[in-house]
Amino acid sequence: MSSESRSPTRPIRLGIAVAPREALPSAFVVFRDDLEVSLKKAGALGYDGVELALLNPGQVDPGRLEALLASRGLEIPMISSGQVFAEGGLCFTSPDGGVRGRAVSRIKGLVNIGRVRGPLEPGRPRAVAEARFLEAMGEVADYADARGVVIALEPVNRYEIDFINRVEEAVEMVVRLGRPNVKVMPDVFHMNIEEASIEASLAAHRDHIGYVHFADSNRLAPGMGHLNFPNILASLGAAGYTGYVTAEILPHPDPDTAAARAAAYLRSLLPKAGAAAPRTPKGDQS
Ligand code: LER
Ligand code: MN
Repeated sequence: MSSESRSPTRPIRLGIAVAPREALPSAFVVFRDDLEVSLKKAGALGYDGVELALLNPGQVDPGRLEALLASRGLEIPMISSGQVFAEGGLCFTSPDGGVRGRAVSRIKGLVNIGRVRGPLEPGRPRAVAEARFLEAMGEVADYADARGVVIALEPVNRYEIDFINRVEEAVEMVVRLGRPNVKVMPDVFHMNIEEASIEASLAAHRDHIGYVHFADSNRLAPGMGHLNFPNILASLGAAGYTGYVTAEILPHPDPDTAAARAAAYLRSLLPKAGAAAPRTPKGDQS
């Protein structure tokens, strides 16, 4: 995530999460394909940006990616890291300093901090995990800052990890870390499980929010579950949020239908959130 993406003159933009063809089965993405194919589809559907879910930065060729983005008029607003924890359990709170070091090295080149933050260590005080986490985050944040990159800490629900489940907990960590290039990345799927009110929590923590994941209550495309996206977008719009909302959704009933439904539904809601600028889709799906 670049710091430029928070300019207040820009509207809320729509993203879609995709992964390379060889991504782990557990990656939460709608398209799992050659990036050329996914970017072409995303552009044709009117998305503004594509979030890349990567296991390591070497999975993409930056030059080729830049050319593809330019030809489709797309941005990469986020590089997510869920597979890093899913594959080898690399994380920032491991009791093993070697594992923590490898997690930090891998995250230099990715942007999002999800489950790679790590769990609490059983039988040890929470403060131990917090200290390990803050040390690793400090190193990652300083490395990113020197390259003009903003790091995004994502609260994740209790069934996936037991450390930093609510937006408020992520904000507390970010404040203690004291690095302006670390923001909070709420995901409304997790918020539906953890927060008393999604809308109130987004409004209360607006100043720390740098990026948002959207999926419905069942992790399908927004509009296919029971979350109130008109209210959620209105809350973000009223709070002056101008970053990305990215669909991190399961490919049901099939990838193309899921991506198209998310784009159409969210585009229809953005004007009511007082934050929309219709984008002319680039390219076609042929
Ligand atoms: C990743 O963005 C996410 O939301 C997590 O559920 C993955 O574990
Ligand atoms: Mn997410």
